[in-house]
Amino acid sequence: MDAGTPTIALPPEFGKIWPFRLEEISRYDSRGPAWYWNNFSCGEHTGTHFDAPIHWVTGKDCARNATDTIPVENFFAPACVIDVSREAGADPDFLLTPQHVESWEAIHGRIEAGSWVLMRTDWSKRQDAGAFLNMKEDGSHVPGPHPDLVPFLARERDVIGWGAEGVGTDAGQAHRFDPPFPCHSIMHGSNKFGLASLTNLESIAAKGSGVSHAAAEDCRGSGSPCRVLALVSGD
Ligand code: 23J
Ligand code: MN
Repeated sequence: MDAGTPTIALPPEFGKIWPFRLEEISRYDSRGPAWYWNNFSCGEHTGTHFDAPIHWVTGKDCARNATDTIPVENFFAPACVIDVSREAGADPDFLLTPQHVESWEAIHGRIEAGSWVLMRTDWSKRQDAGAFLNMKEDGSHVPGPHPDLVPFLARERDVIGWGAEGVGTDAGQAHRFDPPFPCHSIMHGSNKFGLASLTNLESIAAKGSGVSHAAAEDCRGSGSPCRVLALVSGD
């Protein structure tokens, strides 16, 4: 994260996320002769980050729904990676449907309960913040889950959560969906998680790796920047 890390831009009537800011306290100098350290500030949903169920109004009464109360065993789970980089490259509004997921399952087997579903779009290769957010007059254009896919994953597959490479877990145009922001609304309403701004998904297999994402333990946090690590088999 740095001051240029792109963050979500909501319409002006809504509250704003802070950009990342770093301020040096000392660097082996008169302010601290033997030590280097910084203060930093940022929104909870900055850079690669975790979305807790309490983030959305639908998840506000879920049990153990915040960064400091989520059971630690839920910070590690198997991953299913669905590669739609070709489709997303051709269409920034690409939406992953239950049909796509069922074709993936025909090859890799059924998504097991408690798994992450991670959508690989190669969107994180867009280094330029403008291209990454892809904001137009009618809002942002970024791939995400189709509104029909979210209840399918939450209820019929009982996944632990949904991860994507864009600035948020939902598609850029998800404010127009029914319900609006289905991935936030339905996933968090089912006490499930989100991971956003994931990178390097091309380097893990479609199935067989595990994902760890221990979020910072901020009190009643709605989410947190985190390093999401994939554990892959050694052979
Ligand atoms: C707040 C409001 C809408 C959205 C978001 C946050 C995110 O994408 C997020 O980072 O959770 S869509
Ligand atoms: Mn978020």
